[in-house]
Amino acid sequence: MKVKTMLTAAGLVVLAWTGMASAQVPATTPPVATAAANPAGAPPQVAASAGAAPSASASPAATSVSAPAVKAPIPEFYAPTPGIGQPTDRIGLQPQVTSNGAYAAWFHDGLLLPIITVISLLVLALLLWVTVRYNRRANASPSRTSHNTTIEIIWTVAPVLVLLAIAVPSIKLLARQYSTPKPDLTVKVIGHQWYWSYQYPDNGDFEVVSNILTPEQDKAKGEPRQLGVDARMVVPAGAIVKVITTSDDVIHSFAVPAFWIKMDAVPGRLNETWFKVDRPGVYYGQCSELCGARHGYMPIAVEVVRPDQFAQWVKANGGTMGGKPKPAEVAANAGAAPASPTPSATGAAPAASVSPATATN
Ligand SMILES: [Cu+2]
Repeated sequence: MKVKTMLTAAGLVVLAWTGMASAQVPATTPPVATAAANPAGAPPQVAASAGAAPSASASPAATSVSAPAVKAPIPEFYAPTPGIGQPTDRIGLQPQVTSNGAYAAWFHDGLLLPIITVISLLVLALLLWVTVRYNRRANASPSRTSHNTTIEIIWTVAPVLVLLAIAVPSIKLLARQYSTPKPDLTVKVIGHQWYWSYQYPDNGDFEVVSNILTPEQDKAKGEPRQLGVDARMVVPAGAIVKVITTSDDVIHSFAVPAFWIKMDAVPGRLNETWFKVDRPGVYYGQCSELCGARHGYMPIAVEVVRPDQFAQWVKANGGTMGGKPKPAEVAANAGAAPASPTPSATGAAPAASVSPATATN
């Protein structure tokens, strides 16, 4: 009787397990029909022009097209650089292209790693010493000492000093990450199951929908595996970019390792981070908060371009260039969102662009 129930239970477990295993298979199939799988409200996918995309000449005509369904190919200016802005075989952090990233990389490689190496070696040496010198055979009658003021002071003060040495640069880095300087450009990043969209409130509030490419398209375009997208997030080089993250459905996380940024995208909330990159190029990231079955198939590609290329790209997307990215940021462009004011203001600043659903904060 007992045996029988156990057998049935075991059978059930096996059944459940095989069921789960087969249910997981679809998730690992290649990400082909992303757009088709999107919810009905998803904006149409921009035609992924394999390889031929970076033709700058195609862009000006695009502005006259008003129907969102027929968009001319959006220009892409840079090809990815191996080893920069994307994962490689190297051990350690990706080469950092922002000042915060450089500081953090120094903090990690120049301070934390040496400290933990020294501490680990010290502890290992102490352990070996105790094992060899004070085992029962080598030290038959142990000392009865229970207090030693000197050594007690040392092993209290030394860790405090180590912690202080770590805390000061650590808090400095945190402060740098959280205090956005006066931005030259604001991009609102919205996570969706399972793609990203980017809104440009300073440039006529157009939106770019960014879907993953198929493996074949990745190969044809020379994109790193599973990181290529059909529409990149484009920003000008040398500009301070304020990134506002939010979500359409569940919690996602916008992360670009080479910029040292990672910010949760939470439905109904606006989070904020920033970066400034001087080197033009393409930098990749991924959603970094488990958000469902295709979490692994919503890559991020940020293209940093020259200001004139940025203007061209904005035009091709039907946007406007209101004011130069630096000083004259007065509400120059007709009907465009007002330039985002103080950097200290919370995410609610560029309220003109915030959709009703997310404006609650
Ligand atoms: Cu995700």
